Amino acid sequence: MWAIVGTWRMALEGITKAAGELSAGRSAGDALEIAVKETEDYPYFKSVGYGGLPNENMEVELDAGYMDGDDLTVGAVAGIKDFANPISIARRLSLEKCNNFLVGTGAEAYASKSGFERKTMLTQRAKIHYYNRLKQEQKESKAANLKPYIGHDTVGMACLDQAQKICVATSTSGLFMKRPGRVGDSPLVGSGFYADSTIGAATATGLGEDIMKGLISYEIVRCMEEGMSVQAACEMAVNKLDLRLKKINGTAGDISVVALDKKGNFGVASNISGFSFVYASEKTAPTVYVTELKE
Ligand code: SD4
Repeated sequence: MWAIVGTWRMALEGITKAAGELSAGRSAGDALEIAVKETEDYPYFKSVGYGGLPNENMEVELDAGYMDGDDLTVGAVAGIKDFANPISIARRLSLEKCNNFLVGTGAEAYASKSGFERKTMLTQRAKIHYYNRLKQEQKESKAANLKPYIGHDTVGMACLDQAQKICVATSTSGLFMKRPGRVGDSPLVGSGFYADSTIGAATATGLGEDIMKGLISYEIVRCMEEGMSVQAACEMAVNKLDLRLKKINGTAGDISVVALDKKGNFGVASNISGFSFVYASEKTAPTVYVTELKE
């Protein structure tokens, strides 16, 4: 049995490619790298890779994370500029003995030395979004009232291969107009992603500042370990964090998750309506689903 699940409709093309590879016996790590790269390379996804929206200095700073559920190795990069595929750099870092999580210029130096492809990641379209946003801020007398980011679409994918190995990967440009150097949940193990081949894997998308407060990906895997179904674990983790944040602040940021158990069943939960995700398995052709919020 193999299976793969990914956040948002934008995972479809990548998952479709990966599905062919997985059915031919390719590993979860390879399949994920192929799938996430596909999303990173597509210029019209505004929150991942090439075409991702910039920070307040009009620079595209990218974050990515990767975890191998067999040996629990992790690789991650944050705030990396001008490299085409942060997921490949994160995956390569997971093979290092230490120095597994690199940021900014350190990550760029490593990527350069390791021969990863350089690319200017700021597109003309992203520049237009940036200048429109500046205009909007000038119009609104209190720029602070503008939401940092509307909508969210980090790509996170979890995958089980035919050898029963489970891996997970994330890639994002983070929040539009973030402060230079700001890092969200996506490259943080336990928050944006977690995988353990003996249990399952989970990955998150939404407001990183809130997601990381609940270590939500680890929490989902932990709940599965305690015997919950993958679906119950996702719902429990999202509801618990959402309620807690609302109790403290009166409001909670967007939190959406997808997960896989070791049999390849998926789980999903979100505190917003209209969260879309993609699932494919040995038995299911790549399919896009959209969640509705349960009251
Ligand atoms: C972050 N979780 O950097 C990411 C944002 C996200 O689409 O999901 N963006 O906080």
